Amino acid sequence: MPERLDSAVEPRLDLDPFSDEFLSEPYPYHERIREAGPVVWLERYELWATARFEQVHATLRDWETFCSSAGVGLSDFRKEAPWRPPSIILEADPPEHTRARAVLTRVLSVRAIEVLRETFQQEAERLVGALVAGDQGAKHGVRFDAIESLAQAFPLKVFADAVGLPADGRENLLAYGNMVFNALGPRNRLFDDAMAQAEPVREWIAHHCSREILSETGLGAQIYQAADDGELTQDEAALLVRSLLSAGLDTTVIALGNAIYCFATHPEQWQRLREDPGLARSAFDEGLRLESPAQTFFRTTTRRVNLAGADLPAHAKILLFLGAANRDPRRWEDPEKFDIERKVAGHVGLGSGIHACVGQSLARLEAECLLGALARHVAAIELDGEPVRRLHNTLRGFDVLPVALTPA
Ligand code: OVV
Repeated sequence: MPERLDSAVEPRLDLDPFSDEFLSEPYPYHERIREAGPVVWLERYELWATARFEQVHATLRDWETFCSSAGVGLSDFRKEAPWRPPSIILEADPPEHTRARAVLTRVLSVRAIEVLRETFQQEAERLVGALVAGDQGAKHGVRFDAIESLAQAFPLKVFADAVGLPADGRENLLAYGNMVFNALGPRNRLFDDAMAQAEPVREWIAHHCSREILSETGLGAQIYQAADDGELTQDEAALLVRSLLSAGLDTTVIALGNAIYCFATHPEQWQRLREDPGLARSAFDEGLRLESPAQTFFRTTTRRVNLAGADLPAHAKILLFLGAANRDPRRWEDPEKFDIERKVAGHVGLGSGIHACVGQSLARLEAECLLGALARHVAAIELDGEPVRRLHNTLRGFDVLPVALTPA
Protein backbone atom coordinates (compact mmCIF):
# COMPACT_ATOMS: atom_id res chain seq x y z
CA MET A 1 0.00 0.00 0.00
CA PRO A 2 1.33 3.46 -0.83
CA GLU A 3 1.90 5.67 2.18
CA ARG A 4 0.03 8.53 0.64
CA LEU A 5 -2.70 8.58 -1.90
CA ASP A 6 -0.83 11.08 -4.08
CA SER A 7 2.21 8.84 -4.43
CA ALA A 8 0.17 7.04 -7.08
CA VAL A 9 -0.25 10.22 -9.08
CA GLU A 10 1.43 10.29 -12.48
CA PRO A 11 3.13 12.08 -14.03
CA ARG A 12 5.08 13.80 -11.26
CA LEU A 13 7.51 16.60 -12.04
CA ASP A 14 10.15 18.17 -9.86
CA LEU A 15 10.11 21.63 -11.44
CA ASP A 16 9.89 25.01 -9.75
CA PRO A 17 7.82 27.26 -12.04
CA PHE A 18 8.70 30.23 -9.80
CA SER A 19 12.49 29.83 -9.93
CA ASP A 20 14.68 32.35 -11.76
CA GLU A 21 15.75 29.64 -14.16
CA PHE A 22 12.20 28.73 -15.15
CA LEU A 23 11.02 32.34 -15.35
CA SER A 24 13.99 33.48 -17.46
CA GLU A 25 13.26 30.96 -20.20
CA PRO A 26 9.93 29.23 -19.48
CA TYR A 27 9.14 27.78 -22.90
CA PRO A 28 11.30 24.63 -22.78
CA TYR A 29 9.82 23.89 -19.33
CA HIS A 30 6.31 24.51 -20.64
CA GLU A 31 6.93 21.95 -23.32
CA ARG A 32 8.08 19.40 -20.74
CA ILE A 33 4.95 19.95 -18.68
CA ARG A 34 2.63 19.87 -21.72
CA GLU A 35 4.22 16.70 -23.08
CA ALA A 36 4.34 14.90 -19.71
CA GLY A 37 0.55 14.69 -19.74
CA PRO A 38 -2.68 16.70 -19.76
CA VAL A 39 -2.49 17.14 -15.98
CA VAL A 40 0.66 16.77 -13.89
CA TRP A 41 1.61 16.80 -10.21
CA LEU A 42 4.24 19.37 -9.20
CA GLU A 43 6.03 17.80 -6.25
CA ARG A 44 7.72 20.99 -5.08
CA TYR A 45 4.46 22.71 -4.24
CA GLU A 46 2.23 19.61 -3.91
CA LEU A 47 0.07 21.01 -6.61
CA TRP A 48 -1.75 19.99 -9.78
CA ALA A 49 -0.92 21.77 -12.98
CA THR A 50 -1.86 21.84 -16.65
CA ALA A 51 -0.08 23.45 -19.58
CA ARG A 52 -2.31 22.16 -22.39
CA PHE A 53 -4.81 24.45 -24.09
CA GLU A 54 -7.76 22.08 -23.80
CA GLN A 55 -7.45 21.57 -20.03
CA VAL A 56 -6.51 25.19 -19.25
CA HIS A 57 -9.51 26.39 -21.23
CA ALA A 58 -11.91 23.83 -19.71
CA THR A 59 -10.72 24.62 -16.18
CA LEU A 60 -11.11 28.37 -16.66
CA ARG A 61 -14.67 27.88 -17.92
CA ASP A 62 -15.84 25.52 -15.17
CA TRP A 63 -16.07 28.02 -12.31
CA GLU A 64 -18.35 25.75 -10.27
CA THR A 65 -15.72 23.02 -10.00
CA PHE A 66 -12.63 25.26 -10.15
CA CYS A 67 -13.41 28.22 -7.94
CA SER A 68 -11.71 31.58 -7.39
CA SER A 69 -12.89 32.43 -3.88
CA ALA A 70 -10.03 30.44 -2.29
CA GLY A 71 -7.66 32.78 -4.16
CA VAL A 72 -6.28 32.57 -7.69
CA GLY A 73 -2.70 32.28 -6.48
CA LEU A 74 -0.83 29.49 -4.73
CA SER A 75 -2.10 30.49 -1.30
CA ASP A 76 -5.41 28.94 -0.22
CA PHE A 77 -7.42 31.67 1.52
CA ARG A 78 -9.18 28.98 3.56
CA LYS A 79 -5.87 28.02 5.14
CA GLU A 80 -3.80 31.23 5.07
CA ALA A 81 -4.81 34.84 5.59
CA PRO A 82 -4.53 36.84 2.33
CA TRP A 83 -2.00 39.72 2.29
CA ARG A 84 -4.84 42.20 1.64
CA PRO A 85 -8.64 41.98 1.78
CA PRO A 86 -9.63 39.81 -1.21
CA SER A 87 -10.78 41.39 -4.45
CA ILE A 88 -14.57 41.21 -4.74
CA ILE A 89 -14.31 40.38 -8.44
CA LEU A 90 -11.08 38.39 -8.94
CA GLU A 91 -11.21 36.35 -5.75
CA ALA A 92 -14.94 35.68 -5.67
CA ASP A 93 -17.45 33.21 -7.10
CA PRO A 94 -21.06 33.65 -8.14
CA PRO A 95 -23.37 34.93 -6.83
CA GLU A 96 -21.11 37.54 -5.11
CA HIS A 97 -18.88 37.80 -8.16
CA THR A 98 -21.81 38.40 -10.50
CA ARG A 99 -22.88 41.69 -8.95
CA ALA A 100 -19.38 43.19 -8.94
CA ARG A 101 -18.66 41.89 -12.41
CA ALA A 102 -21.86 43.42 -13.83
CA VAL A 103 -20.73 46.89 -12.76
CA LEU A 104 -17.25 46.64 -14.28
CA THR A 105 -18.62 44.92 -17.41
CA ARG A 106 -20.84 47.95 -18.00
CA VAL A 107 -18.27 50.63 -17.08
CA LEU A 108 -15.60 48.97 -19.24
CA SER A 109 -17.80 47.80 -22.15
CA VAL A 110 -16.72 48.39 -25.76
CA ARG A 111 -19.44 51.05 -26.05
CA ALA A 112 -18.57 52.84 -22.82
CA ILE A 113 -14.87 52.84 -23.67
CA GLU A 114 -15.40 54.12 -27.20
CA VAL A 115 -15.77 57.71 -25.88
CA LEU A 116 -12.09 57.54 -24.91
CA ARG A 117 -10.86 56.74 -28.42
CA GLU A 118 -10.27 60.29 -29.63
CA THR A 119 -8.33 61.27 -26.50
CA PHE A 120 -6.25 58.08 -26.65
CA GLN A 121 -5.52 58.63 -30.33
CA GLN A 122 -4.44 62.24 -29.81
CA GLU A 123 -2.23 61.27 -26.90
CA ALA A 124 -0.65 58.43 -28.93
CA GLU A 125 0.05 60.82 -31.81
CA ARG A 126 1.54 63.37 -29.43
CA LEU A 127 3.75 60.84 -27.65
CA VAL A 128 4.98 59.06 -30.78
CA GLY A 129 5.40 62.37 -32.63
CA ALA A 130 7.61 63.76 -29.85
CA LEU A 131 9.71 60.57 -29.70
CA VAL A 132 10.18 60.37 -33.44
CA ALA A 133 11.15 64.05 -33.63
CA GLY A 134 13.86 63.16 -31.11
CA ASP A 135 16.29 65.45 -29.35
CA GLN A 136 19.35 64.60 -31.38
CA GLY A 137 17.71 64.94 -34.78
CA ALA A 138 15.96 61.94 -36.22
CA LYS A 139 18.09 61.27 -39.27
CA HIS A 140 20.22 58.55 -37.74
CA GLY A 141 17.47 56.92 -35.80
CA VAL A 142 16.01 57.65 -32.42
CA ARG A 143 17.18 55.59 -29.44
CA PHE A 144 15.35 55.14 -26.17
CA ASP A 145 13.97 52.64 -23.68
CA ALA A 146 10.62 51.52 -25.12
CA ILE A 147 9.38 50.45 -21.68
CA GLU A 148 9.76 53.83 -20.04
CA SER A 149 9.07 56.03 -23.06
CA LEU A 150 6.21 54.10 -24.68
CA ALA A 151 4.88 51.10 -22.75
CA GLN A 152 4.76 53.00 -19.42
CA ALA A 153 4.35 56.58 -20.61
CA PHE A 154 1.20 55.92 -22.61
CA PRO A 155 -0.92 54.00 -20.04
CA LEU A 156 0.35 56.23 -17.20
CA LYS A 157 -1.23 59.13 -19.09
CA VAL A 158 -4.36 57.71 -20.73
CA PHE A 159 -5.37 54.95 -18.29
CA ALA A 160 -4.80 57.01 -15.17
CA ASP A 161 -6.67 59.96 -16.78
CA ALA A 162 -9.53 57.62 -17.75
CA VAL A 163 -9.84 56.33 -14.18
CA GLY A 164 -9.86 59.93 -12.95
CA LEU A 165 -6.63 59.94 -10.93
CA PRO A 166 -4.70 63.15 -10.28
CA ALA A 167 -1.37 63.55 -12.09
CA ASP A 168 0.74 63.34 -8.96
CA GLY A 169 1.95 59.91 -7.83
CA ARG A 170 0.35 57.80 -10.53
CA GLU A 171 3.60 55.91 -11.08
CA ASN A 172 2.78 54.28 -7.70
CA LEU A 173 0.41 52.06 -9.70
CA LEU A 174 3.44 50.29 -11.18
CA ALA A 175 4.88 49.09 -7.87
CA TYR A 176 1.41 48.17 -6.64
CA GLY A 177 0.45 46.18 -9.74
CA ASN A 178 3.81 44.44 -9.54
CA MET A 179 3.02 43.41 -5.97
CA VAL A 180 -0.54 42.25 -6.60
CA PHE A 181 0.53 39.86 -9.35
CA ASN A 182 3.71 38.67 -7.59
CA ALA A 183 1.55 37.80 -4.57
CA LEU A 184 -0.16 35.08 -6.62
CA GLY A 185 3.05 33.07 -6.48
CA PRO A 186 4.86 31.50 -3.52
CA ARG A 187 6.48 33.58 -0.78
CA ASN A 188 9.85 33.58 -2.51
CA ARG A 189 12.38 36.35 -3.04
CA LEU A 190 10.31 37.85 -5.87
CA PHE A 191 7.32 38.10 -3.53
CA ASP A 192 9.38 39.68 -0.73
CA ASP A 193 11.10 42.20 -3.03
CA ALA A 194 7.79 43.23 -4.59
CA MET A 195 6.25 43.65 -1.13
CA ALA A 196 9.17 45.77 0.05
CA GLN A 197 8.80 48.03 -3.00
CA ALA A 198 5.02 48.27 -2.71
CA GLU A 199 4.83 48.83 1.04
CA PRO A 200 5.45 52.61 0.76
CA VAL A 201 2.67 53.03 -1.85
CA ARG A 202 -0.08 50.94 -0.23
CA GLU A 203 -1.46 53.89 1.67
CA TRP A 204 -1.43 56.06 -1.44
CA ILE A 205 -3.37 53.36 -3.31
CA ALA A 206 -5.97 53.00 -0.55
CA HIS A 207 -6.41 56.78 -0.43
CA HIS A 208 -6.81 57.01 -4.20
CA CYS A 209 -9.67 54.52 -4.16
CA SER A 210 -11.79 57.09 -2.35
CA ARG A 211 -14.47 59.10 -4.07
CA GLU A 212 -13.09 62.51 -3.06
CA ILE A 213 -9.84 61.92 -4.92
CA LEU A 214 -11.29 60.75 -8.22
CA SER A 215 -12.48 63.11 -10.96
CA GLU A 216 -16.24 63.40 -11.36
CA THR A 217 -16.37 61.94 -14.85
CA GLY A 218 -13.86 59.08 -14.82
CA LEU A 219 -14.27 55.31 -14.55
CA GLY A 220 -13.79 55.52 -10.77
CA ALA A 221 -16.69 57.97 -10.44
CA GLN A 222 -18.84 55.67 -12.58
CA ILE A 223 -18.21 52.84 -10.10
CA TYR A 224 -19.29 55.10 -7.24
CA GLN A 225 -22.38 56.03 -9.28
CA ALA A 226 -23.30 52.32 -9.30
CA ALA A 227 -23.11 52.44 -5.50
CA ASP A 228 -25.42 55.47 -5.44
CA ASP A 229 -27.82 53.50 -7.64
CA GLY A 230 -27.89 50.68 -5.09
CA GLU A 231 -25.87 48.12 -7.05
CA LEU A 232 -22.94 48.17 -4.60
CA THR A 233 -22.12 49.46 -1.14
CA GLN A 234 -19.68 52.38 -0.88
CA ASP A 235 -17.04 49.99 0.49
CA GLU A 236 -17.55 47.67 -2.47
CA ALA A 237 -17.15 50.62 -4.84
CA ALA A 238 -13.80 51.43 -3.22
CA LEU A 239 -12.72 47.79 -3.63
CA LEU A 240 -13.69 47.81 -7.31
CA VAL A 241 -11.67 50.99 -7.85
CA ARG A 242 -8.84 49.09 -6.15
CA SER A 243 -9.31 46.34 -8.76
CA LEU A 244 -8.87 48.90 -11.55
CA LEU A 245 -5.72 50.20 -9.88
CA SER A 246 -4.43 46.65 -9.26
CA ALA A 247 -4.96 45.08 -12.65
CA GLY A 248 -5.33 47.98 -15.06
CA LEU A 249 -1.89 49.49 -15.46
CA ASP A 250 1.06 47.14 -15.01
CA THR A 251 -0.63 44.53 -17.23
CA THR A 252 -1.02 46.86 -20.21
CA VAL A 253 2.48 48.26 -19.69
CA ILE A 254 3.86 44.73 -19.95
CA ALA A 255 1.62 43.76 -22.86
CA LEU A 256 2.62 46.85 -24.86
CA GLY A 257 6.29 46.24 -24.08
CA ASN A 258 5.99 42.63 -25.22
CA ALA A 259 4.24 43.68 -28.45
CA ILE A 260 7.02 46.18 -29.20
CA TYR A 261 9.60 43.45 -28.48
CA CYS A 262 7.85 41.08 -30.89
CA PHE A 263 7.91 43.71 -33.64
CA ALA A 264 11.52 44.70 -32.95
CA THR A 265 12.53 41.05 -33.40
CA HIS A 266 10.22 40.40 -36.41
CA PRO A 267 10.86 43.24 -38.92
CA GLU A 268 8.74 41.64 -41.67
CA GLN A 269 5.73 41.71 -39.32
CA TRP A 270 6.42 45.39 -38.66
CA GLN A 271 6.28 46.01 -42.41
CA ARG A 272 2.93 44.19 -42.57
CA LEU A 273 1.57 46.43 -39.81
CA ARG A 274 2.86 49.52 -41.60
CA GLU A 275 1.11 48.47 -44.81
CA ASP A 276 -2.11 47.97 -42.87
CA PRO A 277 -2.25 49.76 -39.50
CA GLY A 278 -5.76 48.31 -39.18
CA LEU A 279 -4.01 45.12 -38.06
CA ALA A 280 -2.88 46.82 -34.81
CA ARG A 281 -5.67 45.36 -32.71
CA SER A 282 -5.19 41.73 -33.70
CA ALA A 283 -1.40 42.20 -33.66
CA PHE A 284 -1.75 43.11 -29.99
CA ASP A 285 -3.68 39.88 -29.39
CA GLU A 286 -1.04 37.89 -31.23
CA GLY A 287 1.49 39.42 -28.81
CA LEU A 288 -0.74 38.40 -25.89
CA ARG A 289 -0.78 34.86 -27.25
CA LEU A 290 2.92 34.52 -27.98
CA GLU A 291 4.28 36.41 -24.95
CA SER A 292 1.39 36.23 -22.51
CA PRO A 293 1.77 38.96 -19.86
CA ALA A 294 -0.16 36.92 -17.28
CA GLN A 295 1.60 33.56 -17.53
CA THR A 296 -0.30 31.73 -14.80
CA PHE A 297 -3.36 31.72 -12.58
CA PHE A 298 -4.56 29.14 -10.05
CA ARG A 299 -7.96 27.69 -9.29
CA THR A 300 -9.16 25.56 -6.34
CA THR A 301 -11.40 22.51 -6.69
CA THR A 302 -14.77 22.62 -4.93
CA ARG A 303 -15.30 18.84 -5.22
CA ARG A 304 -13.51 15.69 -6.28
CA VAL A 305 -13.14 15.84 -10.06
CA ASN A 306 -11.58 13.83 -12.84
CA LEU A 307 -9.65 16.09 -15.22
CA ALA A 308 -8.36 14.30 -18.32
CA GLY A 309 -7.75 11.13 -16.30
CA ALA A 310 -6.30 12.79 -13.21
CA ASP A 311 -8.33 12.31 -10.04
CA LEU A 312 -8.26 15.62 -8.15
CA PRO A 313 -9.62 15.73 -4.59
CA ALA A 314 -11.78 18.58 -3.29
CA HIS A 315 -9.98 21.76 -2.08
CA ALA A 316 -6.94 21.12 -4.29
CA LYS A 317 -5.04 23.92 -5.99
CA ILE A 318 -4.40 23.65 -9.72
CA LEU A 319 -1.91 25.84 -11.58
CA LEU A 320 -2.95 26.90 -15.07
CA PHE A 321 -0.17 27.80 -17.50
CA LEU A 322 -1.98 30.27 -19.76
CA GLY A 323 1.25 31.18 -21.55
CA ALA A 324 1.91 27.51 -22.33
CA ALA A 325 -1.67 26.85 -23.47
CA ASN A 326 -1.22 29.73 -25.90
CA ARG A 327 1.70 27.84 -27.46
CA ASP A 328 0.18 24.36 -27.38
CA PRO A 329 0.81 22.78 -30.81
CA ARG A 330 -2.42 20.79 -30.31
CA ARG A 331 -4.29 24.08 -30.66
CA TRP A 332 -2.02 26.41 -32.68
CA GLU A 333 -0.34 25.96 -36.02
CA ASP A 334 3.30 27.08 -35.83
CA PRO A 335 2.74 28.17 -32.22
CA GLU A 336 6.13 29.82 -31.86
CA LYS A 337 5.69 32.05 -34.89
CA PHE A 338 4.71 35.71 -34.41
CA ASP A 339 2.11 36.14 -37.15
CA ILE A 340 -0.12 39.20 -36.84
CA GLU A 341 -2.46 37.84 -39.51
CA ARG A 342 -3.23 34.53 -37.82
CA LYS A 343 -6.69 33.76 -36.41
CA VAL A 344 -5.72 34.54 -32.84
CA ALA A 345 -9.20 34.82 -31.33
CA GLY A 346 -9.69 32.22 -28.60
CA HIS A 347 -6.28 32.57 -26.96
CA VAL A 348 -6.36 32.47 -23.16
CA GLY A 349 -3.95 35.37 -22.57
CA LEU A 350 -6.86 37.31 -21.08
CA GLY A 351 -8.38 34.21 -19.53
CA SER A 352 -11.73 32.74 -20.51
CA GLY A 353 -15.17 32.39 -18.95
CA ILE A 354 -16.67 34.50 -16.17
CA HIS A 355 -13.31 35.82 -14.92
CA ALA A 356 -11.85 36.76 -18.33
CA CYS A 357 -10.19 40.16 -18.21
CA VAL A 358 -12.99 42.68 -17.74
CA GLY A 359 -10.76 45.54 -18.93
CA GLN A 360 -9.86 43.94 -22.24
CA SER A 361 -11.67 46.53 -24.39
CA LEU A 362 -9.76 49.29 -22.67
CA ALA A 363 -6.46 47.41 -23.07
CA ARG A 364 -7.16 46.80 -26.77
CA LEU A 365 -8.08 50.44 -27.33
CA GLU A 366 -4.81 51.55 -25.75
CA ALA A 367 -2.87 49.10 -27.92
CA GLU A 368 -4.73 49.97 -31.08
CA CYS A 369 -4.01 53.68 -30.61
CA LEU A 370 -0.36 53.30 -29.62
CA LEU A 371 0.63 50.61 -32.16
CA GLY A 372 -1.41 52.42 -34.84
CA ALA A 373 0.45 55.69 -34.22
CA LEU A 374 3.79 53.85 -34.29
CA ALA A 375 2.84 52.12 -37.55
CA ARG A 376 2.15 55.47 -39.18
CA HIS A 377 5.28 57.26 -37.93
CA VAL A 378 7.96 54.59 -37.70
CA ALA A 379 9.57 52.95 -40.74
CA ALA A 380 11.67 50.47 -38.75
CA ILE A 381 12.10 49.41 -35.16
CA GLU A 382 15.08 47.40 -33.90
CA LEU A 383 16.58 46.29 -30.62
CA ASP A 384 19.41 48.61 -29.60
CA GLY A 385 21.00 46.60 -26.80
CA GLU A 386 20.08 43.73 -24.50
CA PRO A 387 16.55 43.90 -23.09
CA VAL A 388 16.35 43.47 -19.32
CA ARG A 389 13.73 40.94 -18.40
CA ARG A 390 11.59 41.33 -15.29
CA LEU A 391 11.53 38.09 -13.31
CA HIS A 392 8.10 37.86 -11.80
CA ASN A 393 5.90 35.17 -10.21
CA THR A 394 3.04 35.83 -12.66
CA LEU A 395 3.92 38.42 -15.28
CA ARG A 396 6.28 38.03 -18.21
CA GLY A 397 7.79 41.21 -19.59
CA PHE A 398 10.69 43.62 -19.61
CA ASP A 399 12.04 46.27 -17.27
CA VAL A 400 14.18 47.80 -20.01
CA LEU A 401 13.79 47.46 -23.79
CA PRO A 402 16.36 49.55 -25.69
CA VAL A 403 15.17 50.26 -29.23
CA ALA A 404 16.22 52.32 -32.23
CA LEU A 405 13.47 53.76 -34.44
CA THR A 406 13.75 54.97 -37.97
CA PRO A 407 11.13 57.68 -38.55
CA ALA A 408 8.83 57.16 -41.53
C1 OVV B 1 -4.02 40.54 -10.02
C2 OVV B 1 -5.40 40.94 -10.33
C3 OVV B 1 -5.97 40.58 -11.56
C4 OVV B 1 -7.27 40.94 -11.82
C5 OVV B 1 -8.01 41.65 -10.88
C6 OVV B 1 -7.44 42.01 -9.67
C7 OVV B 1 -6.14 41.66 -9.41
C8 OVV B 1 -8.25 42.71 -8.63
O1 OVV B 1 -7.67 43.31 -7.72
O2 OVV B 1 -9.48 42.67 -8.72
